Amino acid sequence: RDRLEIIRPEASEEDGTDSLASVVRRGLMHAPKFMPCRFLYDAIGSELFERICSLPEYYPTRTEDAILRDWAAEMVVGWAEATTMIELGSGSSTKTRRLIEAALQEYGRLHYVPIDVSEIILEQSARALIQAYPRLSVTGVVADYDTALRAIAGRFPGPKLVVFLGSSLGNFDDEDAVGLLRNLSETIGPEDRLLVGLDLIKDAAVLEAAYDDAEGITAQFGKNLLRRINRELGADFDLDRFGYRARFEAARHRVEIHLVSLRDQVVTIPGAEMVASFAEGETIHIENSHKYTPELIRELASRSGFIEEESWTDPGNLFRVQRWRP
Ligand code: AVI
Repeated sequence: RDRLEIIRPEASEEDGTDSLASVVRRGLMHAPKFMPCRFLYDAIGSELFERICSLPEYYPTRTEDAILRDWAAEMVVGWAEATTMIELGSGSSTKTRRLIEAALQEYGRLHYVPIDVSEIILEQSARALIQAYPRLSVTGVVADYDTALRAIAGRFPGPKLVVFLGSSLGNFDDEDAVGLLRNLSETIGPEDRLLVGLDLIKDAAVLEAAYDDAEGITAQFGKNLLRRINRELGADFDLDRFGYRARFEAARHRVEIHLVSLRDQVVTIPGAEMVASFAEGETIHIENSHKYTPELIRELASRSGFIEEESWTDPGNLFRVQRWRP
């Protein structure tokens, strides 16, 4: 039992983790309307995201998993004995098992620190992991990235591998991605490494299908944001009056995701003390998913104070995993 610990650090003011109500007020009063994508991941949203990961159109998960399957043993060795692995946005930790197994194989033990906002998924997967691996111990951190990094700063002094998979970094705008990576540099010492998985630029049709699947699961995932606002803030969004749109904007190298108002309408949101008016065709910008070239990736690394040490890709060049050093 003592191989498992779950901590729930409180967000401090500096972390800037605003409540749903204040974010809804700010985002829906803004022109154009927007919402930060971290609010997509309530319990239902996290479950829908798990389903997205196994959709035929959503190639990133299986492609990254195949890269990890083939190269995990190389990814976890070569610089120091890194017996601590910290993961940002661990979700169900499914792909991470490749790295955990490789590290256990190499070092005989491992302390794994998954960080995620979704408490249920984090706890379930942490329990499953310690059951599956007797030489593994886990400190699960239920918090957003900034809060979690502040809470664990200095707690794990030995050489570490910090893992950021699934192109999750791609959901941040470039400036915010650099800000987050710079924050990481306070947790990361010269003996630590960062393993980052990022999605590569490819044909727009392939990218757009990945974010607007035939079964409509990704549209449900996006619209679940409205359902969440209804539930948590007592709003009266009618989900049938909103459409879903995913477009690859090549100039900004990202897929932009919007909910589209299908008519002129007014929505009341008591918990945010506001009324929001929508014109027909007006959108709420709910997510960006950035796509990269190897050059863009190296640029991101260097702007954030890292140097690319190694990289691995799949035969189709769809996805790329890279190891950075400070
Ligand atoms: C979590 N993140 C990397 C996903 C992505 O591909 O940007 C989120 C997602 N949104 C719609 N489909 C998947």
